[in-house]
Amino acid sequence: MAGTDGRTDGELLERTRHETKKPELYKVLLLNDDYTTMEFVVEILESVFHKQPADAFRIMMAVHTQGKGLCGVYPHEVAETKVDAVVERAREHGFPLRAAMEPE
Ligand code: TYC
Repeated sequence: MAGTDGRTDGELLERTRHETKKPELYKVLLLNDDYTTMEFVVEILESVFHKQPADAFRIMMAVHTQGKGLCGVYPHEVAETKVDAVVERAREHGFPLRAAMEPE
């Protein structure tokens, strides 16, 4: 036993290492297509990714001209939720808009 609370040194070290581990982060990217309207993409960037209107427009144009664009960087579960939200909202509106995630 290391101290008075029943932990060994090994357990204490393991817990400390675990608690200080940084979460792995993932980029969420929007992908271009020929059918989703620019207005809808801007709306998605404002509502799902909390971008200001000017940033949303800039990112939308980057996706439109370069094929894909960075929307944000998040822990794995948050990134997954954003991708799902994009696809679900797009489907509701009949658009083929897609998003992808990749390790930072
Ligand atoms: N290329 C689309 C158009 O011309 C606009 C668009 C931008 C679509 C970004 C998807 O992620 C996207 N209507």
